[in-house]
Amino acid sequence: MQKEDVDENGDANMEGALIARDKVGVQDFVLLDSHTSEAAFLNNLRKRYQENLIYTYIGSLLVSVNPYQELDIYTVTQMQLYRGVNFFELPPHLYAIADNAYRVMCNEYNNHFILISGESGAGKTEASKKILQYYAVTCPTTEQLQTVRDRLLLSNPVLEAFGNAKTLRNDNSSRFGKYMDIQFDFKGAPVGGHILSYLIEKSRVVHQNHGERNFHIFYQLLEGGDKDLLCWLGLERNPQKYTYLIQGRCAKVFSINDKNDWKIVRKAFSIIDFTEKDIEHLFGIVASVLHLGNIQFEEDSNGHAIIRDGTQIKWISKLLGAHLSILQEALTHRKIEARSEEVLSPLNVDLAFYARDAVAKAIYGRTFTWLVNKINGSLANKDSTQKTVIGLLDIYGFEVLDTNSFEQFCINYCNEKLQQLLIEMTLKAEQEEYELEGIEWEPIPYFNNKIICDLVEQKHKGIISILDEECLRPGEATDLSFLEKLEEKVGDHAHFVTRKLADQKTRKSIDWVDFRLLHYAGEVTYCAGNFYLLLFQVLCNSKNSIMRDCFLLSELDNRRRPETVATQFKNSLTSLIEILMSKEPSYIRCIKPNENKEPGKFDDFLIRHQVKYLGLMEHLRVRRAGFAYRRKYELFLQRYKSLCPATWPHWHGPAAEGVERLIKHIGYKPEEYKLGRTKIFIRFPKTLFATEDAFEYRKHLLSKAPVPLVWDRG
Ligand code: AOV
Ligand code: MG
Repeated sequence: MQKEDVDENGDANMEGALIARDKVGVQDFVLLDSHTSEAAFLNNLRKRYQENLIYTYIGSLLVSVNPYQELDIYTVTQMQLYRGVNFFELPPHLYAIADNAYRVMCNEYNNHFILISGESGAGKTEASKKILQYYAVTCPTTEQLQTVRDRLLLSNPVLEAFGNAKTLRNDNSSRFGKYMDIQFDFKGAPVGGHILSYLIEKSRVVHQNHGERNFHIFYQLLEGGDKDLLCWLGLERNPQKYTYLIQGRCAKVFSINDKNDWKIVRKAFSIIDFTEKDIEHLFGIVASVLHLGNIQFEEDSNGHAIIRDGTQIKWISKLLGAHLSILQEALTHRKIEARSEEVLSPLNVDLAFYARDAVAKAIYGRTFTWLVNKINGSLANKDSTQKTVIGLLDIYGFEVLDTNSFEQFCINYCNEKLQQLLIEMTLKAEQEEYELEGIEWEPIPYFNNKIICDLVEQKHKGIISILDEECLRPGEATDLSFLEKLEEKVGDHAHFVTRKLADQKTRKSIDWVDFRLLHYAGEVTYCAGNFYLLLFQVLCNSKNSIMRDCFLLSELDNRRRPETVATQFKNSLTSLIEILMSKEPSYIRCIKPNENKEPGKFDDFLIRHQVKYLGLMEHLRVRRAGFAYRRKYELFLQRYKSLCPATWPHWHGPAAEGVERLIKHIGYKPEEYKLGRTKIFIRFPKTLFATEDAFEYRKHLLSKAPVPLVWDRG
């Protein structure tokens, strides 16, 4: 139980409550006494963090600071405590956000989403898992639905095994974006789910930076797989034997128990309805990737690449059920079209390595997509009755590495888009609501990152369009020509800096390899290499059924130029934003307290930076200048009507008038509230707390005294 326990005896002593709140900071930033200064904000966050109170509200938005230690606040007892309880009645918690979304969904029968954002390692994935657990434990269920529940929960370890990896920033970093819909029936029972995944970081399959690992599944398989399995796959237990596993030089990680995780994943497979054949084929692919990585090429007398040792390719041929000689050819040749004829042209050694890695990445990436589809099949609810959903969005967090490739570009672009969504749906929407409700309002300025999203995605003029154009000129386009185009088209954009410009300032020699974007979270330099796609022979005739599902023959017939990865990603983000915009939002903003994954360490500098770029101060300012809480007249009256004889037990007139009578009776002062067209707006949470306390107090007395009581404030 958290320190700021709720008052159990129902005593409405506000002063006492406020003193208690002061000791551990305020649980809603809106309650801060000092003006909305950054220092006061950080102070409050620090005070609470040091008491292990990692959650704080800004109105209905939840700020979470990663504790980097197991806290005793996720027990079933805690879950039950938050069921059906209003926000301000209990200490801030993920469960309150989850429960609120759930309750509104059940009452109003509409769809919701919970957007969890923050940088890499801030705690997004943990939060999303805890919310899922909350629903799994607290929602009504039947024996029949147990399977759905288990599958929803167990989809996580499988996806994490294949889609997460140890990075410098996070030992369990999500390397793909995930949006999961949990579907509920009319009784509020979870009956199904659906997952959308976004752009898995394929480059990790073949390359890892120092101190990082490949995807967990490789190490799990080697560590945990039984002897017979490894033997069948042609694998040795020692990860040091595999080129693709040792580039980061940290195959073993202290905080990760690969053996144990393997057991969980194996169990999960059986619950998610994978057949033994599926599993065999799946691990055949995982092993093939490792074998691929160990293939070496050497030059023949003509300068063409040949495979040095046939061992690995034989294993791959066996595991993927692909013809040995065709495989060999595919790895050392490319197809080119000459006068509508296809000719095989041999590769040199460098290109052969490049092709090998490209095949490994493609195989892994497509298998991941297959895995998500397979899980979706098992989560699908086949009956056609209408359902409501709560969507959980957990993406890869904003990250700045020493060298940032195309994938970081996509990850950070995705974060920009979600920041944009949040701005649109909160700051902008908040101010628009006042206008709509006819409430006088002085607009609060805020940084709108739309300008950066436009720079990336605008038609014809954006970076992705320029990239697409360059991809349409195969052979002619180079990284250099791409950068020149960028310079020409967006060079004078306020948020774009090329190395050329940067170096003019420092008077160093001009080097056209990088460009920079001034992201909302900071400046990042991207290398332009690897921006191009290499076409390669696909494995559509494989006997491995997963490979056949992944590489469709029809793709080969399709001569239409495929969309570039960047455009595909842009389109998938656009439709994600559409999905989200059609639902009621809740927000969780995660903060990373230090760079060392250390409990209790509150790094002021790092946190101030995040508070800034997450726009938390602006959010608070809008909240404070505005009205902390608003309720539809009907709902407000329904809850508090017992506090006034005129509205109790029934009010027959328009709800707005009833509310007016009610607040006059309990003595709201004019500066405390405003009446809009459809809602009452309450400026200070204190006012609502007091009303809520009075309501509880009255309920408490009512349960003891049969005489109707009416409460007067002061
Ligand atoms: P992320 O999802 O935001 O990063 P995670 O949710 O994976 O970050 O959190 C990183 C690590 O912090 C976890 O593995 C836990 O060790 C710890 N942690 C986070 N939240 C909690 C919590 N509530 N209680 C205890 N420990 C926690 V990334 O996926 O890298 O953007 O791409
Ligand atoms: Mg994550």
